[in-house]
Amino acid sequence: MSTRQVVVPDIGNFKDVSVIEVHVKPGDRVAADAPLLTLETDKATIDVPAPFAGTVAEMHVATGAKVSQGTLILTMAAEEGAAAAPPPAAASVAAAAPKSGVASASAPVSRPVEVPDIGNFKDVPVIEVHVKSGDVVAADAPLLTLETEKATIDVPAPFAGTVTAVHVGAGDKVSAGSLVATLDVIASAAPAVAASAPAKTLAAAAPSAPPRAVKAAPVAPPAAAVRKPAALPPVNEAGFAKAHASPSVRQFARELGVDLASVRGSGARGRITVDDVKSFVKSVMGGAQAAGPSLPQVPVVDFAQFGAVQIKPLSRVQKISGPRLHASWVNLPHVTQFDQADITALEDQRRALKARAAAEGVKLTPLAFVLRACALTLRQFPTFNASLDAAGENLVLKQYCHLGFAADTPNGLMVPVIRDADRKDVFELARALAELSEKARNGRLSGADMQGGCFTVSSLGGIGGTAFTPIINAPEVAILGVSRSSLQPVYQDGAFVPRMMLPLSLSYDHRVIDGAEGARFITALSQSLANVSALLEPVV
Ligand code: CAO
Repeated sequence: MSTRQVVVPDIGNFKDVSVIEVHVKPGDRVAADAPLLTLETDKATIDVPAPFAGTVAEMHVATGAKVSQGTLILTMAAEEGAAAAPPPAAASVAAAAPKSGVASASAPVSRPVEVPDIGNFKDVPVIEVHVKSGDVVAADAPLLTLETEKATIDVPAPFAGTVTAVHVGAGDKVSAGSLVATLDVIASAAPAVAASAPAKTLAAAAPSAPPRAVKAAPVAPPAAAVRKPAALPPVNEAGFAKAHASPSVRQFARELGVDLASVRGSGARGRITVDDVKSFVKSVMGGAQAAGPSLPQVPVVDFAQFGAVQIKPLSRVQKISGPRLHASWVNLPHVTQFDQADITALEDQRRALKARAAAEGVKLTPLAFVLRACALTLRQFPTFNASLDAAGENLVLKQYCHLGFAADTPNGLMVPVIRDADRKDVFELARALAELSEKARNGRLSGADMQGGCFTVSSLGGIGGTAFTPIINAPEVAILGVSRSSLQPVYQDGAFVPRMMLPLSLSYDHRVIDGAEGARFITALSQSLANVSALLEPVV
């Protein structure tokens, strides 16, 4: 073994950059490309990888030190036959080279630019190309924009340079590692191993010893399933992008399907470290274990073996709402309580008021009355206007009443929220219903329009059916399903009389609401709907 010095590689024009994390200590055996240090500039977090495999002999820098290109980091006993890591990992090349080495050359060097780590997305459409041959671009300037079903992603230039070729056009499909452009770069501006570096470079800089114990956690899904463990929340791409973490930590999180937006950073200024990601996985897995074994998987079938098939991708909305519905279904013990409300008087009044409402530009449907009745009943039953806290130990009683309603749109199910529904009369509720459903159908709902709901009403009354079991819009604790009203013979005072009956289905979270309370709520709601004059009283 020969002892070699490792210096800070070419990190662009940055000088006196802070060392925010040291990943190795004397005696550690490191693989080529394993991260040794993490540096933080005001623009990026940069990993300095090992230029060759070996054993750390002596450290020359510590956390908090300021370093520049060429600063001695450590000495390493190189393993037999260990050569400097191959190009194009410029940082590694520079690390193995003396200060006056390759990095200081000034001739333009042609470098390919590839799509960086974009998570598990594949064949993502390019929706915009921002550069053309001959353009001079700054490091981090956007070259392309991609659109997945969840997010719009810019592919930035990993270094400053002149575009000599663009290899993709709008409409092309790309994945991590796809060649998108070629740039002429002055060697002294060569790329650092930064967040925008190509995916392959990032992968090479992944932690040297991925924690096998975490990967082999007992609740890992069966080998056949390529799914993430059910316990891990889906990745919020926007949050992931903003998370304060180095490229290698990002890569590590990607491999485990961890949403960095949910991980608390223990490093300097809240930086997320590899250990934070491991702890997060352990805590999630621990919770999943406590809850029981992983779910049995539905068999994967090649349907084409039985006949012709056609593949229709789920809509963007379905892809978002599906996991949320599933999470509610598997996490909340649902009970559904049924009842029928006598809305004969309500329907008489509604018909009488329809013309007045229409003159005000409002379509008065039974749903507006149902929402008013829900707001009044929720005041009587505050535990239905509540959510469990994250620990599942306290009930958060909401002092406001924002009501969600399910809207069927061409893109799928959406749940807009009517704010302060308890302070709106039937007409105002009808107007809010119309405005929000129109926005939902036109795909114009904002995030705020769909947030903050306390209780949801799902009405299929305009379509048909006698009853259904709605899935709770977690973390809410109850949802009301409304089916189509019909004239029913009801036995009253010794005779059957025709009454307009409205079928109601109340699903509730049995951890929060017990059966008696559920029955009391639906009974009170039915009585409220039967008393239309109270529903039409001025709102207080
Ligand atoms: N019984 C009988 N008739 C009813 C009724 C009921 N419970 N509810 C509504 N109707 C009538 C209305 O009065 C209206 O009749 P007119 O056109 O003659 O006046 C007609 O059915 C259509 O109503 P609507 O659907 O336009 O209006 P709405 O206020 O009842 O509902 C909205 C609005 C947005 C909730 C509805 O359009 C919708 O999208 N419903 C589907 C919700 C859904 O998908 N739920 C399932 C979620 S879980 O998978």
